[in-house]
Amino acid sequence: MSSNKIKPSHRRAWSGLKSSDPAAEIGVLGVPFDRASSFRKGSSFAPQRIRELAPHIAPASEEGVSLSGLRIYDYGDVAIDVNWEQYFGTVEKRAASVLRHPFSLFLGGDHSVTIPLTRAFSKSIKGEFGVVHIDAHLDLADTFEGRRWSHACTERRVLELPNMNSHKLSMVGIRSFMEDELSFLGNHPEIGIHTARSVYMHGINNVAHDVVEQLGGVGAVYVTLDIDALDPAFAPGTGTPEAGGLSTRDVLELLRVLFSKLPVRVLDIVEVSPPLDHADITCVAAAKVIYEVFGWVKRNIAFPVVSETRQ
Ligand SMILES: [Mn+2]
Repeated sequence: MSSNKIKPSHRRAWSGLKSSDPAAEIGVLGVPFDRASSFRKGSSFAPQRIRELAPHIAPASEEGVSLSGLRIYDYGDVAIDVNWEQYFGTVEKRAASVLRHPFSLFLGGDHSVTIPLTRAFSKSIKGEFGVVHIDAHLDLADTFEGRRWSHACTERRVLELPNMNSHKLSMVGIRSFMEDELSFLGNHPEIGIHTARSVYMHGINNVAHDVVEQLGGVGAVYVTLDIDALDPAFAPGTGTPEAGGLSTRDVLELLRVLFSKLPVRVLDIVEVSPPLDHADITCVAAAKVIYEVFGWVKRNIAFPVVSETRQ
């Protein structure tokens, strides 16, 4: 018996779900890049800290569904490069291999990493895709501080992708607007904007079903979770916190609906900053979200025909 087999699950990578099987249901890649952060940095430490904490969560969903049998192939991190352009190119290439799995989880990094990740996703699928952007911020600036690749420009770059239509972009948790973003939104009323206040007033379930209705008909969905969508009480460890945000429960219930009603193929979690965190609150929130997602992916993928669903 190998020593790996006798370790309790909380001592093993991804709670013992880590697999070297290329047919694994889930591919994971860390993108520890925080050069685009405009305020406080530190998100480059997130993939490592989330991996350290994740195994302390038992391999079951919060409602007691075992994750046993689910296989997670962890590709490690894309090593940092001082040249952002070169780095984004490498991220896109590495992401392309991860995207062969039925489901991909990407761990940022700041929100700029979603730019090369969505580029890779766009190329990996046939037909139109949708994006759900869960964030305090719109990230719709054309340039920010002179950079087109800033974490404030993510969704502007996403809207430039050939198979991404602004009708299929939906945002939840918004509570901060820049001047040029407001004028862009004025010209694009088709973009779904669900403010944090709207979530408070109407409830997360109603908002989630609005998102599902807007994105209906697309063949694949990319979900990007900027952890600052959460209120700083639930996620203090992030570069650009905004008060008045969502609860961890809101985000879990939103994702629960999205994963049951839409063909979600990717989740990225960005802007988690361990050096700015307190008692790992933010990293633990991210890890909990990840394990619930694992449960929904397990449920959604019909075993044992996984290899047939891969490209
Ligand atoms: Mn944000």
